[in-house]
Amino acid sequence: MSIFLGLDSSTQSLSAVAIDLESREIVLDKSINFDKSLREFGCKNGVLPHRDPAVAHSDPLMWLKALDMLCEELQSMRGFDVSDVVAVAGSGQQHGSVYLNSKATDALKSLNPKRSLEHQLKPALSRKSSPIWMDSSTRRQCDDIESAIGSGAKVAGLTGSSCFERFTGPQIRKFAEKERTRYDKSSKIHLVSSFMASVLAGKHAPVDHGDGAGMNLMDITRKQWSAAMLKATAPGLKAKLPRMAPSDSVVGRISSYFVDKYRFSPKTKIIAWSGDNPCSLIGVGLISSGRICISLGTSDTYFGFMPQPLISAEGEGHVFGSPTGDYMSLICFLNGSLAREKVRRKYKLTWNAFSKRLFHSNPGNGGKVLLPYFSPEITPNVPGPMVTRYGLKESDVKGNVRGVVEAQMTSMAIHSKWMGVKTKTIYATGGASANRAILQIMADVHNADVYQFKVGQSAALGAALRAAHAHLKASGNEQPWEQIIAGFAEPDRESRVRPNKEAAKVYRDFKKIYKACENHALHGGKDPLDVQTKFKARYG
Ligand code: ADP
Ligand code: XUL
Repeated sequence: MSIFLGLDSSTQSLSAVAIDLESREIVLDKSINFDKSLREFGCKNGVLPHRDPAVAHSDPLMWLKALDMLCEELQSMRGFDVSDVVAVAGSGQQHGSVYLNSKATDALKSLNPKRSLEHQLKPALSRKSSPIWMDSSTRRQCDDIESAIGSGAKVAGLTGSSCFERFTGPQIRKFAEKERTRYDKSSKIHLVSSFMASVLAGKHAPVDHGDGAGMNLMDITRKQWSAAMLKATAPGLKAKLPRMAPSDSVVGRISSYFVDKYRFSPKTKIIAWSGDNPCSLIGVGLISSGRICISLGTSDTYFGFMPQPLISAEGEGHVFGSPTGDYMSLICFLNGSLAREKVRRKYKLTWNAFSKRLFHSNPGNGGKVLLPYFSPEITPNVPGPMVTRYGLKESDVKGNVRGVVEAQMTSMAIHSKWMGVKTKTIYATGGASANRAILQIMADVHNADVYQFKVGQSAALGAALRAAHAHLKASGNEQPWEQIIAGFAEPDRESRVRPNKEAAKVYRDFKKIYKACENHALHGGKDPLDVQTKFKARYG
C-alpha cells in the first residue's frame, strides 16, 4: 500500500483527503464542519463573535478537538486502514497564529492517549484565541512597521507583500503592544500550519517557505527570517519563532499519541505543513506558469505559479513560496463565499434558487452594480463594512444575486492585471466551484474556459500529494512533480464552461462602470451615473 494523507485545517472545517499513489485513486474524502460539529466553541463560520467587525479570532482548542474527532472517524471507517498511512502533510488557513508558553514543549512530547488534545494542550496556550486571516484590526501596526523599514514598497521588496493587516507580523506587533506580559510569556508563536504539524509530530515543527511568506517576516528571496522585519515588528521575536524549512521537510515520525489512540503506524512520517493556498497550487496541478486558479472558499483567491518573485506595483497582491521550491502569486478577496451567503440568506434562497436567478438574468445586470463589502475587504482595501448599490434596489432579488457574483468576478479581473497573466484557462476550486452558474459568469467576465475538479478539496489533496513527494524524496526515490500529480490534480475535461461571446463583449464595457463605481465609493471619484446610463442604453 502507498497511502498518503493530506489534512486541511481551514476557516470553517478540518478536512482529510487520502490518496493511493500506486492505484492513483482518492481513497478518502472527509470533512468536519466547525459550526455544525463543534458548536460548543461558539464560532460562526469558524470565527469567534466580536463587537468590533475588524477583529477576527478563532479558538485553537476547536482545531484540536476537530483533529481528535477526525482521527476517530478515520479509525472507524470501513475500507480505510489508518495503519496504512505512510506520511501525513497538511494545509492551514494562512496568516493565523497560535501562542504557546514554556509548558508547550513538554506537553507536545508527552501527550497521553487517554486524554484529549484539547485538555492537554489548553494549559500550554499563552493566548486563548488565535487571530486569523479575516482580522483587519492592525492598520496602525502595519503603518509603524512600514515606516520603520522605509515604505510599503520596501517591505514588499523584502517579504513579497507590503504590510497587510491579517499578516502574522502586524498581528504579533499588536499583541506585543496590547498584552506585553502575555507576549513575553509566549515562548513559541506558530502559524496554524506549523502548530497542527507540531501536534502530530509531538514536537515543534518548522514554518515552511510557502506559509512563512504570509507573515511579513520572511525574506522572500533568501527564504529566511528577515532580521530587519523581526526588529521592526516586536522585541525578542526571533527566539519565539520556529525554524524555517522547505515545504518538503520531514518533521519526524508521528507522535505516539496517534499511534496508541488511533492505530497509526509508528513509522508514519509527518511532513511540514504549508498554507492552504500553496497546497491548493499543487492540488490543482499548477507546477508551471500559464494558467491560473480561482478558489471560491470562505475567501476567494486568484493565484498562479511563478518562477521568480514578481511584486505588484500597486501593492495589491502577494508573493508566497510554492511547495515546489518556486513561487506563487496570489490575490485574496475576503468577501468571497461569506458575501454570496449573505445575499443568499437575505433573500431566503437555496443554492439552487440562487443559481436559477443567475441563469435567468442578463450579463451586465442592466448596468446595476453592487459593491459587496459586507465585511472589511482586503482587495481593494476597504477598512470597514460598506455595501453600496448603484442603480440597484435592495428589493431587487435577481439584481442583487447577479450583482454579488458579477462584482466578485469583475474585481478579480481588474485587480489581477499586475500579474500580467493572459490566460485562456481558469481552474476553479473551493466549495462554491460546484456552482456552474457562478462559473459561467467567471468564464464570461474573464473570457476564458473554466474547468472544475472532481475533488473540490484542492488544499487537502495538495497536502496529500506533498506528503507523497516528500516521503519519496526522503527515501531517496524522488519523483518529478509531473509524475506525482498525474491523474490526481487534473481538471475534469468534461466540466469545461465556455465563455459566451456576446456576454464577454458586455463585460468588457461592464468593467468600466464597475471601476467607476469602485472609484466613486472608495476614492471620491466622479459619480458613475453617466457611464451607467450609457451602458444601460446600449445593453439594458
Ligand atoms: P474553506 O476551505 O475556506 O473553509 P470551502 O472551500 O469548503 O471553504 O467552501 C465553503 C463555502 O462553499 C461555503 O461557505 C458555501 O458558501 C460555499 N458553497 C457550498 N456549496 C455551494 C453552492 N452550491 N453554490 C455556491 N456556494 C457554495
Ligand atoms: C490568503 C488568505 C486566505 C486564507 C484562507 O492570503 O488570507 O485565502 O488563506 O484560508
